[in-house]
Amino acid sequence: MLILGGDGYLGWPTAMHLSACGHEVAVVDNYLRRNLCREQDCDPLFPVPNLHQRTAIWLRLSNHRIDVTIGDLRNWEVVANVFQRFQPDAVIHYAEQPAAAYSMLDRQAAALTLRNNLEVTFNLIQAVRTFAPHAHIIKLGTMGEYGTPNIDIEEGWIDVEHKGRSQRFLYPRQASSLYHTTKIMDTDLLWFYVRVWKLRVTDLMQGPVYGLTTSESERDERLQPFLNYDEIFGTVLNRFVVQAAANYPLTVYGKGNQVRGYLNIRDSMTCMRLAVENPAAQGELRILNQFTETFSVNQLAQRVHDVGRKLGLDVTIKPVENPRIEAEEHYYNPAHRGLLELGLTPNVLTDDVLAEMIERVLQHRDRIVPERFLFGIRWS
Ligand code: USQ
Repeated sequence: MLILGGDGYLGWPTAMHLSACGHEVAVVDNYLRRNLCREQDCDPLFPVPNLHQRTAIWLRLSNHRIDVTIGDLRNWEVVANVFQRFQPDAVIHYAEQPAAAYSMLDRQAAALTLRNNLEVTFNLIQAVRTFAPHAHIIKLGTMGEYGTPNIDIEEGWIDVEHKGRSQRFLYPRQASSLYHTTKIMDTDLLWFYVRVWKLRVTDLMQGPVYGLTTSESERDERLQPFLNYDEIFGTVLNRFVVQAAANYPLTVYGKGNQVRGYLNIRDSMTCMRLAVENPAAQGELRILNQFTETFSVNQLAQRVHDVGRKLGLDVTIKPVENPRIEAEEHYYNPAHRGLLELGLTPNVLTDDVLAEMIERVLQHRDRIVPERFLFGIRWS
């Protein structure tokens, strides 16, 4: 299993999880995310050892070796070398600039997002075609590709009837950030090459992920994934948990009725394993919607508020002007059958899960920099 972007919030836990399940794993990363965080003064809540250090710790603990390459996947030489040396059966593609807010920061950040995400996807496609034509590509897509349409969201495809004729098309996509738009472009690239080169592809349309630990990272705190809580790289529930721990008012954007499909990082790992172990067919673009529960931002804030209060924290909720251009009231009914059918048993968001997250963050309370919660980035 070759994991592109193996240093990230999901990449590293996935590497450990697949390795623990007996797969031979190699990771590639150029530390883009670490460097962008440093440039924007958005360091994660606690320091995370680099990939060489983490793989050495993991080897000592588990006796499983993970192969590491540090290199930029926009560079064809790097990609070609890794593919020739490792000969993957499956390639998991996380190697993207993943933050919506970063992609809307300024022209330079937008250009970096566009170039990085599309060029890496393109190189991956070319490398599979050239060196591993039977390898299964698993690309991390996002539920944000669909936007918030006023009809039910299907799993990737929709049957359209028009003037008495019908055809199955990719479900319409309409993103609300440049980052999300690059994910749509990735999908189009992959779908094109599935049609012409019969690639074998799974697209996991994932919602925002929350959580600090997985079964593997619990074994040593140095193996924990990054926890970003800043406006740029943090996602909403992780941010609310850190805000609660810091006695900082929970930053609900606008009316707070934006609904998304969420999942625990542990379920994200299971979904990836299920996708890897049940590959798409040659010439198939299989699309799976990857989330377990839907919540509005207001519901999440209320849940964190209530659990935080029970833990004795002075949690308050403070709506702030929405920095994004997005629907704040909308219909939302996305399907998500495929991963359940493959065997996913969801870890739902209970009060205990939230309490455990808050308690873990409280151990690092002194490190929280409140200025990072809002920088004032504007979509407009
Ligand atoms: N939000 C708030 N307050 C905050 C932060 C966010 O109200 O302090 C709101 C946003 O306006 C949005 C919702 O919470 O309506 C989700 O925002 P988010 O920052 O958690 O997630 P998003 O920017 O959409 O991106 C994240 C990941 C991205 C992934 C995506 C899945 O960064 O990599 O693709 O979640 S999805 O949202 O389904 O597109």
